[in-house]
Amino acid sequence: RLGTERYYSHEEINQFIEDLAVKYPRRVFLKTVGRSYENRWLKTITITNGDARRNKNVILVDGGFHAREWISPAAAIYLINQLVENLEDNADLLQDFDWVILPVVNPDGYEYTQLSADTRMWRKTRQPSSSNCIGTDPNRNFDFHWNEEGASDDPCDDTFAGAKAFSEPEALVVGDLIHSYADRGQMYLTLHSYGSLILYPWGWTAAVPDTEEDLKEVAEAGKSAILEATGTNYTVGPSTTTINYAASGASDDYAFNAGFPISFTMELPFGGTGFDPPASEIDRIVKETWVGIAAMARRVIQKY
Ligand code: 0X9
Ligand code: ZN
Repeated sequence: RLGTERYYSHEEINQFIEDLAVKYPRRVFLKTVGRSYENRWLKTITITNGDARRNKNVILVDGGFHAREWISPAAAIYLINQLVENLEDNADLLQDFDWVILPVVNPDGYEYTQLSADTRMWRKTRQPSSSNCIGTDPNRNFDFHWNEEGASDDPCDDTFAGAKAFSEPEALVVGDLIHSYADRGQMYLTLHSYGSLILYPWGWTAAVPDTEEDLKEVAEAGKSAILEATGTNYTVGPSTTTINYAASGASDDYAFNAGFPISFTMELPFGGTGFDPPASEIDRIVKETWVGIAAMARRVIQKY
């Protein structure tokens, strides 16, 4: 079981979900869904209540898109622990829904940021480009309004969209996951940092979907639960106008377009100098994130 006292390597995180699948063979299922550019295994953990009912609704959660946003995989780990090890308190979250979680989308970048202080603020993947610069922003690499506003053509930029849509194996894996669950997926949640924001589509344009009220209602449930639990004041809103920039080719818009009626980017709180909350703050942040995720899931379960 992984605690909240420090950050973990990608290998430790994969080992942790493998151990859970061994410990709970009827409730927890592991699937290797691909590998990263540097050949790290991308594995999803599917958490069920073990009743063996098939094709339930799905909540799909991922973390670790951006290498330096370490609190995101940490929050995914805590979410996994709660759903697996605390079934009593969370039975309602698993009654009619299965959860599919990919805790580290971009393990090459994540490991790179753990090498040294010089590499700590790396954001992108690690696949070389045609230039001397390395890496693509995996959250600009999706094949939906790819390489439009808020994405860069320059391989040296932090928001480089890639040589083509889905040039990055890590983004393609998430795209495939989204499609494979789209028919029964009710919520897609991608964990980033930082800013204490719950963002709903669209992120590629300032326009908002005609189901904005549904998105807002679920997001507000998360915001209120967190505010009540810890006093942290999340901002809820449509992505483009809330963070004041469009960013096209991102996974949240991709999932929403693919059929997930609820799709959010959750930007976890500022810590340290922004992306690097000290280990002593992990516990507080991931617990409060869990409160928000559980509240949003409960609202989704009521609605769909
Ligand atoms: O820019 C991003 O990819 C996200 N912010 S971060 O600081 N974690 O990099 C925000 C993405 C919001 N969603 C869309 N623009 N579609
Ligand atoms: Zn991010």
